[in-house]
Amino acid sequence: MNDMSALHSIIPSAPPPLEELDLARIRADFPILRQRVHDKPLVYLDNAASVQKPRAVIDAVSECYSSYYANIHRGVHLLSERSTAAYEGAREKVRAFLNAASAQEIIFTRGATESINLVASSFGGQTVKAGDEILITGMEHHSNIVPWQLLCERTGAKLKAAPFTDAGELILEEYERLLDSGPVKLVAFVHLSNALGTLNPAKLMIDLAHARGIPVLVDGAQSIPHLAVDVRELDCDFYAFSAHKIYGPSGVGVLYGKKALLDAMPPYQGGGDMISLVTFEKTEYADLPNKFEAGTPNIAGVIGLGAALDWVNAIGLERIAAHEHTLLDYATARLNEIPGLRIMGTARDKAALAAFTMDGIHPHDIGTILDREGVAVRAGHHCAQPVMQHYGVPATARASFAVYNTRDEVDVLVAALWKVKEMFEL
Ligand code: C6P
Repeated sequence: MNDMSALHSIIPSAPPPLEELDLARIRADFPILRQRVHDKPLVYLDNAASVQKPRAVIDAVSECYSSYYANIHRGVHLLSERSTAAYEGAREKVRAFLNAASAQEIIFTRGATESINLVASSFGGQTVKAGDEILITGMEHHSNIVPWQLLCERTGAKLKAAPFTDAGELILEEYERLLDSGPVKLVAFVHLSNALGTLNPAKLMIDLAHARGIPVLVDGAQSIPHLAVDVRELDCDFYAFSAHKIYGPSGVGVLYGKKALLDAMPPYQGGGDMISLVTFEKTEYADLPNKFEAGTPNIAGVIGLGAALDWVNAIGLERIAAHEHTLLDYATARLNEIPGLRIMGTARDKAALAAFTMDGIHPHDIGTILDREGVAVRAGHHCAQPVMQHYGVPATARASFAVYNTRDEVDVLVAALWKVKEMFEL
C-alpha cells in the first residue's frame, strides 16, 4: 500500500496544498482538457506517456514561429539574433531548473532516448572495452537497456541488471554486490520507474557507485515533472530527460553532463554547428555545448521547453508533487477496493502512477472500455518488458497523474473499472 511516508521522503517540508481554486486555474490553462471523448468529459490519465501542454507553452511555440523564427547561431540578422537569444535563454532556464553549474553542461537532444544513446555511443565508445561491464537495474525502460546492449555488442562488454523485489523496490545489497562483481565502467538507472512508480534511492546509489570510482547516468524521464532535481546535490554524472513529460513539446530532450566528462568525450554526431574549423584533412570541434548539437535543432521546441519550466516554477514542483501524492494515495486506496485488481509496484517510495492488472481481463480490454468512458490510460508493456517478465504478465493498465488531475477524475476511473469488472462477470 502506498502511504504518506512516500510523500514525506520526497518533500522535506510540506508546501501548501493546491486548493480547489488553484486546481481550477491550472486546468483552465490546458485547452485540450475541455473536450469530450465518446460523449464523456475527457479524463486524461496517460501522463507518464506524455503530458498535455499549457497555453503558455502553446503560445511560446506559436509566438516563435509567428514573430521571430530563424535559424540560430548562424545569421547576423535580427530574427536569427532573437531566435538564438530565446534558444540560449531556454538553456539557461534548464540549467537553473537542474541547478547545474554551467549552461555548457546542458545539451539539447531529441528526447531522453537520444540523451542516453549519446552517452552510450560517445562516453561508452571511448571508455568501454571487451570484458568491462555496464550496470543497470531490472526495472529499466527499454531506452535505458537497448543502447547499452548495442554498446556491449560493439565492444564485447557485458550488461548486468540489479534485481528488484515483488513490491518493486531495488535490492540494494544485490546492487552493491554487482558493483563489486566485475569491472563496472558505468551505472545507469531509472530515477522513477514508468512501469512501477518506484522512486529509486538515487543519491545513495550514486554515492555507492562513486565510492568505487564509477560514473552514473540517471534516467530522469519520469522523475523530472514530479520532484525537484538538483544535479549537484545528487552528484550524478549524467541526467537525461524529455521535454514532453514536463509540459513541454515533444521532439526535445536534455542531457545534463558534468563538464569535465563532456569535454573529454568525442562528438556524437557530425555536422553543422558542432565544429570550429573544417578542412578535408581534419576538423576541430566547437566548445560545449555545441560540440554535441550537430545540425539545426528543434528551435521552437526548445523555446517551448523554457516556457514549460517557467510554468512549472510558477506553481512550484513541491506543490505539484504534494498534490500528485495525495491523488496517488487516494487512487491506491480506491483501486484496492476492487476485488481481483492487483497493483504492480507497491514500493514505499513511489510517485505519480498506479499500474495494475485485473483477474481474467486483458489490460487492452481494460484500456478500451475505459476509453469509452472518456478515461485515457495506457495499456501494454510500457516499454519495460523485463518488468512484465518479473511478474509473469504480458501487460498492465496504467493510470498516471499530472498536476491538473483531480479526485473526481480518480472517482470516474474507479467507477469505470467497476463497469469493466461487471462486463466481464456477465
Ligand atoms: N516512457 C511511457 O509511457 P522518450 O520516448 O525518449 O521521450 O522517453 C523514453 C523513456 C525513458 N525512460 C523512461 C523511464 C520512460 O518512461 C521513457 C518514456 C513512456 O512510459 C513512453 S514508452
